[in-house]
Amino acid sequence: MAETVMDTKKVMLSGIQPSGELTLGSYLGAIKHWPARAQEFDCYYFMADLHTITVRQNPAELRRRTLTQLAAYMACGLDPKQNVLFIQSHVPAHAQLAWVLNCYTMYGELSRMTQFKDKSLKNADNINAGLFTYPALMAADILLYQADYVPVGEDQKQHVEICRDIATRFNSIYGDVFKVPEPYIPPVGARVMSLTTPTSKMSKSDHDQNGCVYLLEKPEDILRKFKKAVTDSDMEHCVRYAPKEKPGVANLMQIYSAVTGKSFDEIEREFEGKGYGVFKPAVGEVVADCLRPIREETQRLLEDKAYLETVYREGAERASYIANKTLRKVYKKVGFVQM
Ligand code: ATP
Ligand code: LTN
Repeated sequence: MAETVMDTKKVMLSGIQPSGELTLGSYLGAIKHWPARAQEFDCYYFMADLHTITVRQNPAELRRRTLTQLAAYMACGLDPKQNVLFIQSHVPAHAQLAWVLNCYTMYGELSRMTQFKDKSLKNADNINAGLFTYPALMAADILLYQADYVPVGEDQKQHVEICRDIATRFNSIYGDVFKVPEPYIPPVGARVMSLTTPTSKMSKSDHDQNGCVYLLEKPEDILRKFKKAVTDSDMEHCVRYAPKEKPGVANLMQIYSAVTGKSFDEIEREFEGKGYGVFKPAVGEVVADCLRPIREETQRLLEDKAYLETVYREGAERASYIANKTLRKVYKKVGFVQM
């Protein structure tokens, strides 16, 4: 049972949509940092499957990616005993609270969300109501667990802001029902960029597969992608950290640094006089070595369906216990007759 009720640990919660394969960016920028947090926080991590259907999904693929994401979380070091790992759709309270919060979220607020505007442009034939009210569901995800901190990337900050506004509005009417959460932007904010377009973020929905390294990719494919990575057009061929002039090289240095723990100075010294022909495969090698055990462990876990099922069942039970407490309180406050 989650000890959230009894102990004084603060609560941290985050979710990733199983809308594509996890990338090196999701790993270095997010998941890699999660296991260590269990010591300080009560941690909840979930597969945000309810969110993914705001964009059309292939059902079999969605199921496969959701389970793979759970296995990958564990392979990255998230111990299901120390963290609550669950699948969002297994905890009905998310959808139930989202409905209530929809009634405390304003049309004008939702219209200002940049992600809604971006996704509407990309999916012009399917601008559905779910895509529009998505921030109310995300607010429910967070507020159900009385989360103190929500680790997210820059692009999700606006959704955490609206969640705070919704919580504050609700609390001002009904008293202190919700903890008002803070976004938590990781201190070592590794922002991994595309290997082919180093000015844009490496992202799981990117159509250019060569720019993106996937968490579960074969080592030889990883190496090939790094060898082809865009560096710069000048002839200097020198490994030097200059993000504005040499964004491709800077990105490779960031990745190398995030994986090996070496500083940019150390990396510059290590590759002095060696050129990109040596540097690029070296980055590929360390990434492939770092991801190899994760890939193997994910595959092993995926073969153990019974264990995965135990994990997501227990996760849903632990999550539901806390989520239902908040939901009951909300139902009571708004005036629903209690069963
Ligand atoms: P999508 O393409 O569906 O928008 P995404 O690949 O951008 O997805 P998210 O699911 O939005 O990834 O992100 C999951 C987590 O991983 C977030 O905390 C986000 O900040 C982090 N993350 C994702 N991509 C990167 C990246 N390239 N660099 C650093 N962190 C990243
Ligand atoms: N919207 C987020 C995923 C997400 C999330 C959450 C993150 C859904 N619910 C709650 C943190 C907290 C995304 O698309 N990256």
